[in-house]
Amino acid sequence: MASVPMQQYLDDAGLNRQHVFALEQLPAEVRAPLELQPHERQLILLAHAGRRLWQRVQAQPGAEAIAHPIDTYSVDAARRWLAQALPRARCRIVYPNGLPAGRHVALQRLGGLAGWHHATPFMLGIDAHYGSWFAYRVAIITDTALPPTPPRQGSHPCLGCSAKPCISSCPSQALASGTLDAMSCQRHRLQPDSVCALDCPARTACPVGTGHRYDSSQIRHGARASLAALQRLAAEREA
Ligand code: B12
Ligand code: SF4
Ligand code: SF4
Repeated sequence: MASVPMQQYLDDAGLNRQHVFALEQLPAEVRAPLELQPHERQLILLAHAGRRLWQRVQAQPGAEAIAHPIDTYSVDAARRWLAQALPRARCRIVYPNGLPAGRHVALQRLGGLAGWHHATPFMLGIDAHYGSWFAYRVAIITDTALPPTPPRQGSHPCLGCSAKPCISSCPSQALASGTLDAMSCQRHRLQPDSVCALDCPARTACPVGTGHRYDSSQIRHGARASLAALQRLAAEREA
């Protein structure tokens, strides 16, 4: 991707997906939560795909004591990259933790515009190469005038998947309608000894990109955080 300076640096850091968007070309509902300033012109989205990022995260000194090791590592790596690749740019990190509570950067929507995201029945993005084994790591608003990245062209793997093993592998039938019944999924994950507490059998059953599937420590790390979020949501509902 020639439009991102020092792409090799980011690839090596495990932030191996990069896309430069022109802010003026983004849909209004994607721009709205960002509260853009007049000098801001571009959004640089960094994502990881496959296993390298987690290897780099674990290699951080004291990684096991860091509360949010992936975010901490990703932001540090992005700041180091910005300092070297775009030293004169005015930059604002809007993801992670860049916006006030309750406002989200529309990451999956941006992924769709970049050509990375095709929606699966279980609501994660998928592409033909990495399967669903990718996630968004850092979104940066800048005043740069880099060449915008052309969207990646790729087919939607689910359209050619007639067996759809993700749907049949979901033990709570949360995907039976062809798309996620989030409440059914949540109830199942919160049951004692649920097989879905720290794993998603539907995601694991997908045959696309299996060579890039996270190792079990990364799967469990991500699932622990989302399970904790679900436990907080359930407690709020009961309060
Ligand atoms: C809130 C949230 C959750 C909540 C969702 C439930 C809820 N009641 O809100 C919980 C905690 C359950 C969750 C879980 C997970 N999440 Co989540 N989540 C988010 C978050 C922070 C915000 C989504 C949101 O509310 N957007 C606002 C609303 C208004 O937007 P929306 O357009 O209505 O919704 C869009 C998406 O959010 C999606 N969607 C809608 N409902 C659900 C439900 C689930 C479970 C998911 C994954 C997506 C999803 O569909 C829309 C597509 O455009 C995004 C990050 C972001 N900033 O987008 C990550 C995000 C969607 N999650 C992500 C991931 C990876 C996960 C987990 C796999 C983490 C894990 N390892 O366990 C699990 C999913 C497995 C499962 N079955 O539980 C990734 C998806 C990456 C990808 N390849 O597509 C994101 C983009 C974060 C990231 N940094 O990349 N998540
Ligand atoms: S199993 Fe088939 S339908 Fe399900 S996510 Fe994978 S490719 Fe898509
Ligand atoms: S976590 Fe479990 S219940 Fe939720 S979609 Fe995945 S397999 Fe289905």
